[in-house]
Amino acid sequence: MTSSTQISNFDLYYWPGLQGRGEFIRLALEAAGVAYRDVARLPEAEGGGAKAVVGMMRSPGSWMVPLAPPILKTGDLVLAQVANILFFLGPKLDLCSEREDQRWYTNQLQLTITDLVAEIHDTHHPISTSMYYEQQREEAIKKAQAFVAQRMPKFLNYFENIIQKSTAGYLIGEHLSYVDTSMFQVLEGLSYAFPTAFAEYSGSIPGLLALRDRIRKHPGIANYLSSDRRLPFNEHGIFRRYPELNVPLHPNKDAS
Ligand SMILES: N[C@@H](CCC(=O)N[C@@H](CS)C(=O)NCC(=O)O)C(=O)O
Repeated sequence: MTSSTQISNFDLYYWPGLQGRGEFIRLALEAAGVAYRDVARLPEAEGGGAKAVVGMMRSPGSWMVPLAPPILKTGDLVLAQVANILFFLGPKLDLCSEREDQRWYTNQLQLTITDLVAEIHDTHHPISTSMYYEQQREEAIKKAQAFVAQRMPKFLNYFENIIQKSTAGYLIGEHLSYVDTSMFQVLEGLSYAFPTAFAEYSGSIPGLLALRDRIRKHPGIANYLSSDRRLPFNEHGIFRRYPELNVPLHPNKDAS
């Protein structure tokens, strides 16, 4: 731990029953082996359930009003936005460099993951988050096709180039950072949601796959993955497996 490390009480507020964007925060806390309360997963009688998340958004008890979960409450702070929460937690959990330039770059990469996650979300909700998937399935199929053919390779290739230049096998610097645990989640999620295209593209990202395997074995993460705190992927989260969206990387390869 760095000398500036101060471990506080961490209360995470995120929708119960799914990994969602809350998982990026859980993975950082779990990698560091830090205790936290996953408040909405508590019984309603103990202040849990979705009500806890709604309550946090409506009256957070702070001037720091969030728009959407995940939300981290610690002391007087009420923080939202995955990248912002991780920027705050990084030094406290020893999950980012102490070098200022590397800290900015860690944030930059996390924000790039935020962009990628938004695009992944839009593959199943390309028209509106307030409509059911079934109401936008046709558009979703087109969106998923464009995503796996163009955007997924663009983002993964970008991160692969970064890790290929790394001497330590981490995305930034010599040590594990929260960008590594976030990339682990993205890779696990993409292989769940788009198993065909992901398998086809796997040969192009050996460095990222080695990182994924390394993170899986990290003591804090391995402990988490084998616990009941790690919910399986499901069709309520960011990464959803719908058979019709499991499109190949090159749909017209065999045509003509
Ligand atoms: N950019 C935000 C996105 C937050 C977000 O979209 N949260 C979702 C759950 S994963 C939500 O409940 N959104 C409610 C809304 O947008 O109305 C982040 O990275 O934290």
